[in-house]
Amino acid sequence: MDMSADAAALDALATPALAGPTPTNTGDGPDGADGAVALGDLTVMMIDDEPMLTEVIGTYLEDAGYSRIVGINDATVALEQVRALNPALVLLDLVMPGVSGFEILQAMRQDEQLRYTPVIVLTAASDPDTKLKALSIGATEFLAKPVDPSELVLRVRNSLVLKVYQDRLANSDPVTGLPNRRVLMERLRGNLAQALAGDRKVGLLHVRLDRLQQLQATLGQTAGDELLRSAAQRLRSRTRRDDDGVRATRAETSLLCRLDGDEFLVLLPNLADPEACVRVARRVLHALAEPFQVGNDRIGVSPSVGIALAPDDGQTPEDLLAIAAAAAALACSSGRNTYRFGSRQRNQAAMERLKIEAALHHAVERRELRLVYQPKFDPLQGRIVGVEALMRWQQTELGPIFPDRFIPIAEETGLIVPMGEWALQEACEQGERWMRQGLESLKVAVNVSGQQLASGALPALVAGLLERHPRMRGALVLELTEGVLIDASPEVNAQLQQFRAQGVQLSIDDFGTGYSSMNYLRHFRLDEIKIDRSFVKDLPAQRSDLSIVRAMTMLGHSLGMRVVAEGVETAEQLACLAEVGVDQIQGYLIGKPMHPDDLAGRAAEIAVRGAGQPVPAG
Ligand code: G
Ligand code: G
Ligand code: MN
Repeated sequence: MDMSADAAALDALATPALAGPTPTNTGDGPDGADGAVALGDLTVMMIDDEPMLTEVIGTYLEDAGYSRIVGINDATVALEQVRALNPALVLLDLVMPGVSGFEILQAMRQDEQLRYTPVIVLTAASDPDTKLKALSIGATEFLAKPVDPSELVLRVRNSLVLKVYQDRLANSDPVTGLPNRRVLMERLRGNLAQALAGDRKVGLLHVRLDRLQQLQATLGQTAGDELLRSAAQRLRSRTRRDDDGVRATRAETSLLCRLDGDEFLVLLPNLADPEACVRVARRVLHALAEPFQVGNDRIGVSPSVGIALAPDDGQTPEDLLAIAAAAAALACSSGRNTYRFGSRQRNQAAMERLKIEAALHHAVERRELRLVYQPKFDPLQGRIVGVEALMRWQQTELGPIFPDRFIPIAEETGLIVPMGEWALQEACEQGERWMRQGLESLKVAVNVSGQQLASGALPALVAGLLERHPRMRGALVLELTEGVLIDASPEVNAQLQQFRAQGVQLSIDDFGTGYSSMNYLRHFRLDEIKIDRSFVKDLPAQRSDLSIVRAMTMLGHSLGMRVVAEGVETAEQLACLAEVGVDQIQGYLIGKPMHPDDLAGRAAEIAVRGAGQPVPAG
């Protein structure tokens, strides 16, 4: 899943409403009526059969700071071009061969999209009849030929300012200034077409505030409007984050709108992962959780969020709006301050997830976690030389929940940090115990999440643990995944160096499955690579896998690293890996993850019978 979405994601939640053509404010065009619009970025189209004239006018406009100027000299294609480009303003000659300016103007006024586009008519004659006729079919302004540059710039500017204002009125909600239903429907239609063509999803969040009607009834319309404005403000500023997993280009960022009454809508185009909707929904709920100050009162709004996903839940804007609204109603009847999906399956999955998440919050303090240990075997010495600690969760009410289910949830909620700290502590205690029992050269590996490194608390914790468990000096191994190393910041890199200085070894887990960039191997000094079990499972028959395993082993060795193969289940795999020169073997053949008390017995058994024997693994 992509966590580093474009910084432009959710932009619409942060920028003030802007209507109609939405240019970016570069600051170097002529200033606009609305601070958010640079007039210079609006498209101005000139239609005149005389190339000299469009050339000259174009130059005047460029000098005045306009950057999108289109000249058309063939009147017969003019209308088609106007429809395609939808300019903010048209300068139109009346007398042209083929099609007259009157005809073009008339056609524009009958076109839904072009009905209100300002048109400045260029006239050579100061003939009042012509002007009257042009006015009667919808000209906005006149400009006499030959064109005077200052007059031109003035007329163009005035027309554009009006156009922007007009668009703003048509496209925004007067109370909050947010885009309105019209804008939403238009964007949604476009996003849906794109999503149906590709494999992306579109998310639509319906946000309702439940106390609004009551508030308006008791405190009046003005108070209601004030609350809506504050809510819009919070949604704009506080829901913006660029790690939501919402991929967006400049042209298609998310959009925050207000429809009628107490409804806000958030449109999330181009989702790679539906979970991104949940992250935004939570942010919305969080943003609206605190009461609002309205006059002298503090008022809580109890928000509910409904989520519709396209194309799964619906494929038309109308369907999606209805589904999102229904889901919001469900969230509301489920007690508010929560979100619901538009589909039953997703709701069930989300509920189950929420239950796991809630229970996981107490897992550490209620002592529901424990560690099991999977042995690592050295085929040359014929004995167990290490273990990997793996977390298990004993949750009574929800039944058994496996790590591949709860670890990702722990990662997403940040609970992995305390859980991982607990694991490190527990594994060090157990390692110390084993060593006192005589298993002296045993290395104890613990999985460490990228978030633990990012928290910055790990070096102090490790230093403390090594002090308390001195036998663990030189015996502790931290397993990291490739992703952690690839994204590593200088701070993380410094921590890694610190660990090695303390005698803690570093291992790359699931080697070959991550981004598989060799780059990080140049920058970090590491001790071990663990070849992922996907490369092992079809050995020895799969020749290409064997070649890859051989290459990885050579790579590791030439960098002075130890090489471990994971997921070894058969004696043939073991023989083949030993022949390749892999240093250690981990997998069900050697032993399943086991209770710590069983390890010593297993180690002794292997030392006597050999690892390749068909042994009943614990
Ligand atoms: O045994 P297995 O199902 O335990 O583990 C599933 C996944 O969970 C593996 O990728 C493993 O690395 C991860 N995992 C198991 N225990 C821990 C732990 O203590 N911390 C972290 N970060 N990951 C763990
Ligand atoms: O990602 P990491 O290597 O930390 O995860 C170890 C995971 O691999 C655990 O879920 C563990 O139960 C599993 N595992 C360990 N040995 C074997 C094996 O031989 N076969 C299979 N299929 N899984 C294994
Ligand atoms: Mn591991």
